[in-house]
Amino acid sequence: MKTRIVSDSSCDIWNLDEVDFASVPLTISTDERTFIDDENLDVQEMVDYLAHYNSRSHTACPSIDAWLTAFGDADELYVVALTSGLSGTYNSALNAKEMYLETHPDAKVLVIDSLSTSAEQLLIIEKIEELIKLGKSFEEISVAVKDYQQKTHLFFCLKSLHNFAQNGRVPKILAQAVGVLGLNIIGKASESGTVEPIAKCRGQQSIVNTVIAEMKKLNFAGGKVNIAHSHNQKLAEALAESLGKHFPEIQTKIYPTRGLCAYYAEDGALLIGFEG
Ligand code: X90
Repeated sequence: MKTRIVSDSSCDIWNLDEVDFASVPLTISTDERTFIDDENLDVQEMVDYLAHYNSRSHTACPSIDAWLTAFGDADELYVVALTSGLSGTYNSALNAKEMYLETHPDAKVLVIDSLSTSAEQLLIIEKIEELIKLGKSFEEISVAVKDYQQKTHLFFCLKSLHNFAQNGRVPKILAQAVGVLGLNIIGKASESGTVEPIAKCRGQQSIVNTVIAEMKKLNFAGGKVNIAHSHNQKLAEALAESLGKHFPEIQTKIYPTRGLCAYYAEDGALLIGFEG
């Protein structure tokens, strides 16, 4: 029996150690170029190009066909999608499931709306991987993942919401308030999977302190933490180090974002997924 976990490129990983995995790319485009967020994308080259590009850019969710290709011919599929609150990715995955079942009537396909992205989406993927390794059934995993999602969260620290506003995914007025030099917005994925601002701050120490204080408010007590960063290993390490002082047993993973999150989160951002 073939079991596979499938996600989209906003999950920021390429593969898993223990379970078969595939990810479908979103795309980032201008009038001149299209960047497919797959293994051939040079994220830094895209970011540099966009920094000097003065006109509009936009993104698009994966097609149904792209999902179907990633499904391969697996018997059991766990599909973890970018939040439906901001993207058509989840809907496209649901449509792909319907088509897949026409040609694979005995397959089992669970499509999960992460109501989040990046580092929290990865926590969900890793939980599924862990449960598969433990030999849990499809039905058991379906229930357990729903429960797990109740206790995971995503925080982010962004310097700009320009690309969010340009794509109509946050109000312009919010983006203007953040677009002040040196100011960072700390926010979280809301219950409905949209951008929810929490605080504004300036400087590394203030960011780290604010993020940790907010994590504690959501009952963080030393569980797993994933930190994805857009060109900001230094801030990610500062946060991990400070978390380590509060919680000596903590497991923190630090890694760079792929293209889609680099585009929306923009340069210098952190995306923090954690268990509350
Ligand atoms: O074109 C599309 O369908 C893609 C739209 C994607 C929009 C969300 C990308 C999020 C990237 C930025 C910060 C985290 C915000 C999280 C709120 C749930 C990461």
